[in-house]
Amino acid sequence: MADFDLVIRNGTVVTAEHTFDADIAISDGLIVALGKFTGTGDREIDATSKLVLPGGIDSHTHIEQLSAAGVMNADDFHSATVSAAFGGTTTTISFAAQHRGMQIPQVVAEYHERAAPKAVIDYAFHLIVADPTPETLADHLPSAIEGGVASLKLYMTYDRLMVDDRQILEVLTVARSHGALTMVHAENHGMIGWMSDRVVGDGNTLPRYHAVCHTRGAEAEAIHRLIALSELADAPVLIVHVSTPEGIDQIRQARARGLKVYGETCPQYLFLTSDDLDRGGLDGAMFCCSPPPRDAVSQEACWEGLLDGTLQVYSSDHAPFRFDASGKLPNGAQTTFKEIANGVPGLELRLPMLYTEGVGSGRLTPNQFVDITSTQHARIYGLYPKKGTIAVGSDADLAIWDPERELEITHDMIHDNVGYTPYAGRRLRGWPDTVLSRGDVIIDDGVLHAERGRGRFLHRGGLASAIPLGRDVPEIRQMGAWGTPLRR
Ligand code: DUC
Ligand code: ZN
Ligand code: ZN
Repeated sequence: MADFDLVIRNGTVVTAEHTFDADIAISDGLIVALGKFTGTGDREIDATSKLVLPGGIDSHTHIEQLSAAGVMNADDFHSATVSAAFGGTTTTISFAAQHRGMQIPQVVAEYHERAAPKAVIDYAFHLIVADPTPETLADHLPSAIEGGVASLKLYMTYDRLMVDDRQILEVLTVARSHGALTMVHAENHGMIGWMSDRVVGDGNTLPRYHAVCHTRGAEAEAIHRLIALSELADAPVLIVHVSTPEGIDQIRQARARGLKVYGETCPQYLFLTSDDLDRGGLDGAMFCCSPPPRDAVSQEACWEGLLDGTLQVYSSDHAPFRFDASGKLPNGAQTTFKEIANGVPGLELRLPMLYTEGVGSGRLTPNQFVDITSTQHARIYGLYPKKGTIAVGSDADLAIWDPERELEITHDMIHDNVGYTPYAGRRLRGWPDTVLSRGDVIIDDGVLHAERGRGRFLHRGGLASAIPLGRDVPEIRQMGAWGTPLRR
């Protein structure tokens, strides 16, 4: 009988703070010893020449979500979480989506029913609030937060989802008093609609016009307005999928004033541009997401935002739709850019692409990579230190990376159910060959060993204890986690 369930030997452990050579002992799903210790494992993994990283946390994914227009994502909780695991991600946070007229308790119950029998890694939910009625605000939001869904998402655009400024203030007030964090899709609805109607009216319907109509100014204006609302309500906000230099500057200035404003960017804003939407026929629809990929200057601003701590998290915004009438192209060949289902897949490639382009190029240290792909997600969304680090007592969610492994991206190597990848043909260097979730080796040298439904729901308490309210509360500054710049 061995001392531990599993021991990982001879690897180089990388956390957001440190890099060190250590063995890791795991029992009952937890890390129980770290360093040099006596004792053996029932199973031993040799990680010589490998990096052992905390499993990735992807805090922005759309899984088995029904869009307000009635289109179901191509991935269910099985295909999405399998795909995540192959790419080194061991926790997802996806959305339970309220549409107008829906009751939140039923919405949350339905997403639990969808996820529980299928997920192979641990998961949590954010709650999309599209209909903040008095009953929703008074009863349903507090109960959802109590039930472990401690983050909300609001949309400032999309006809069927958007809330107005007053409704944003109402939701922020409830979120503040119950300790929830509010994420916001910030684009100016009127600007996009006005542009789109004129452009389509002139007969321009191809996917490339999606990028033309979602102007940089539409993002910057909405972020500016949201920051003013957040300041008035004195409630934290996290602006998702930030894509523009102007938007990032708004966040930078707000943070410099001490406001609790956080930001996220995604692979599509680092690795794609609006030129990708300008392919023959409707092919550009494969790259249509909102906000759209932009240009080299914007890509650079997103890198800079991650590096200087303006943006704390890098998530996939995995929004999987097949390239046919069931998904991207509801009206087949006649689909105009206004009707294309928005979103690109990215769960599986999020980490390997950032590793290749960030760590491989020397822009990011391995520690910074861990910080923006895992640790900051855990801290901001209330999962730390159970998730997001390698420490005694933390869940043994680990990705063992071969930093030298080279491969070319093809769509058939990806395990999601989308049928294409926007990143085909790119070369990668660095891949997570072996992945552990709560001590179970779920990907073993590239082979899946995970039963459906083994993933567990992560109940996150209201974040009140983690986020002291009030702008200049000294504890906020002491908690370096909240937006610690990567350049120290
Ligand atoms: N934009 C969103 O707002 N959500 C899903 C994907 C997208 O492109
Ligand atoms: Zn969005
Ligand atoms: Zn999204």
